[in-house]
Amino acid sequence: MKLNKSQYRFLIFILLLGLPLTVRLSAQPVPSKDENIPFLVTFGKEGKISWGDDHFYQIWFFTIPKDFKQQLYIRVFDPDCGGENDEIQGEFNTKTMFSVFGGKGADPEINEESRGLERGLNYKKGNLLASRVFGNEAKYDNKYYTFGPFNPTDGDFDLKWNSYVFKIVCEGISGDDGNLYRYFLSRDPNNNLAIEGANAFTYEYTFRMWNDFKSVAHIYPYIDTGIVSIKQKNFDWDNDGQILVVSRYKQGIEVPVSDEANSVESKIPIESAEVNSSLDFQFHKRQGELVKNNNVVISLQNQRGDALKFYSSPIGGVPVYIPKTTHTKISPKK
Ligand SMILES: [Ca+2]
Ligand SMILES: [Ca+2]
Ligand SMILES: [Ca+2]
Repeated sequence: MKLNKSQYRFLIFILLLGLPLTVRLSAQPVPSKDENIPFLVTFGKEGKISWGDDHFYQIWFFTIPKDFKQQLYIRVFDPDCGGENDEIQGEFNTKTMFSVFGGKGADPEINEESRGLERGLNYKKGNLLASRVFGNEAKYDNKYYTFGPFNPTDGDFDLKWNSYVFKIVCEGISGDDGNLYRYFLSRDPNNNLAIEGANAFTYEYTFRMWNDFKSVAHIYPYIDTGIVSIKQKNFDWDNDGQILVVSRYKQGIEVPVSDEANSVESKIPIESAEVNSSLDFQFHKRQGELVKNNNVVISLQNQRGDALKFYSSPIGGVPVYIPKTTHTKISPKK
């Protein structure tokens, strides 16, 4: 039985009751609170791509600022596939492997294979720091499993970000069910305590939508210096309403959407004023008959074909549209 949104919120509330207020405000979940996405999804490799996962693995990265000297943990909520939350196909028979990597090669900025976008390349570059396979395990159903402790220097140092990079790979190694789960980066093994200045991102986001007409999911890709246009690609959206792009200078551009088990791409021009900020990709569900258990895959590239990152916590905060009248005053033509 899946939880509805209010039950889920109540559960989270109960889970958080024991924690001090500062912790509640500063936890670093993936997906983040601003995204309004209930779960990441990875199917067992015998699944059908029409269920919404086109390659049965998902890769996330965490960056730890160089000045953070304590140990850190990567906590996985509901790592098993069975019981609550997960998507059953027939019976639960899926095994999912989570693996944490650091060391040279893990950093996707330097090592493109680590991004996992090119099929057939080795996305597991780096030192394997920890790994565990989960089946249908009541012990971890609707509960956490904690990887770590790790030392920040176990990560792959990135000079540009002045941060250590960790990679976590989730793979559906057998079975056909959908494993739904979330990550928390923490400085405590038993609670979700945020690490100041740390961040999480991916290059290809496979997630579950809420089963709720009114719910709007968001992701926040970052527009780095030098980007003049982007190509968006969405897979298996099930024709579930609209995908809109909002930024400081876009009021809501509609992008072409996919239906069942297909990919749709389109190009979106970027204004110079949008550089060094995040876009807000909004996922609005179709009204009428509810599209249930919709899983979708999103990836973005810049005009050179380089992948854009989605930060789970948007840098500079959630972008808010600024009407044009104000826009021309603050950005005079040179
Ligand atoms: Ca199954
Ligand atoms: Ca799960
Ligand atoms: Ca779908």
